[in-house]
Amino acid sequence: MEKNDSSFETKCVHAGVGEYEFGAVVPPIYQTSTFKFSTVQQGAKLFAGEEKGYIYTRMANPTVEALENCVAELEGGFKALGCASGMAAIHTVFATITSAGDHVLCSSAVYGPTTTLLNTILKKFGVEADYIDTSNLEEVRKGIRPNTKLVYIESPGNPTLYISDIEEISKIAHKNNAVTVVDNTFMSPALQRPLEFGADIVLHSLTKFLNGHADVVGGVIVVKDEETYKNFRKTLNQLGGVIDPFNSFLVHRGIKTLSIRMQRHCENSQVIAEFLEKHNLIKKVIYPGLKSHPQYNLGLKQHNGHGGMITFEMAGGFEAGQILMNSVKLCQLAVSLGGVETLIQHPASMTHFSMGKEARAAGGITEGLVRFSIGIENVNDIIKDLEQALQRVEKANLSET
Ligand code: LCS
Repeated sequence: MEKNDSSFETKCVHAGVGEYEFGAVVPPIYQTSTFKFSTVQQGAKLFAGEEKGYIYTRMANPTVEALENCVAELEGGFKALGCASGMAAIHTVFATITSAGDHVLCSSAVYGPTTTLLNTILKKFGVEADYIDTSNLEEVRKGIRPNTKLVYIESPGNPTLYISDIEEISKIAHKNNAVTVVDNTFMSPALQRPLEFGADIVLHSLTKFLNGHADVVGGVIVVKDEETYKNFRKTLNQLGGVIDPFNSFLVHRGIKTLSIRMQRHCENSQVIAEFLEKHNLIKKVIYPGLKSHPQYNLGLKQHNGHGGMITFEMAGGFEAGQILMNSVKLCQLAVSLGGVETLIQHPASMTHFSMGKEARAAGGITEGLVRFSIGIENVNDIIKDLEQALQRVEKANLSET
């Protein structure tokens, strides 16, 4: 059987793995910054692109390439580019596609620093951005301008988990000669493959579900064709935000278990979301696997599972949320997400602080919202931890405030 015909689970184990010296079954770590030329003439040929080979690790490295090939295959893309972080990937995308005078139409609920990047550095270089609720297609249609070059969505969005219709948004963007970029960090290719729905570019913070073990910062961009790939490679080479060989090795290793990890993240999250939804101290739970989610049916169309992220609001507001977050023991109070361990955090004062209160409110990120990244522990242990933390909230008698 050809590797490309394999099921997704099998691809997770084998994608990007080639043949290596001594019969090594995993890609060796080529921890080198530079590569020797046999002659001056050969070096010149490599630089001129007349011969294939490696020159310098910022330009290409075999361990990094193994990871890039793996992610490109999992997302169903042409090629991928490994970046130093998710933010480096996002910057590389904006810097490649937009020029002064261009417009970006962006989801109002995205990772805070993505909007900050648009509002500061990109703005300084003459790129304009508007933020809209991309789960509402009418807003997308109205938001497109003649100079819109790029429609940028996170779906589900961080942290509101609103779902945007990738297929319909891509159609709207294409009609206007704009490209659709999807940050697929929250789902990973195990649960959602945006290129299959017509998106042009997919990116990830590798730091999250793809690596899965909270020990690497990295990013990746996946493109559909050679010309786009070459343009992106030029930008990345100039900006310099590439991932290094060791981190590439770790992420590639993490991806081998992506499929089974995502399955457990989804199973645990469903149980916890249902537990929270029934609890009298919780006002509102947002999880794509709950029928109460505003785009539940769209999620069924677009996802192969509902993901590992849950957001909720306590009946006692932020004060109650604070007590809960300070009382958990197994769940850890930390930002980031997508690792094997359960994390809890407060978007308004942490991940989305840099956006400012007004932009948060416009994006539906209320001050009382609490975000969970559900790990792969035994779900009963997570629930037990939540129960004891909720009891502390109850004791503080804040539920009626
Ligand atoms: N995209 C999304 C959806 C993210 O959640 C993050 C980071 C990034 C991009 C940026 O990736 P990085 O540069 O950190 O690799 N999200 C974080 C979060 O929600 N908590 O801490 C980091």
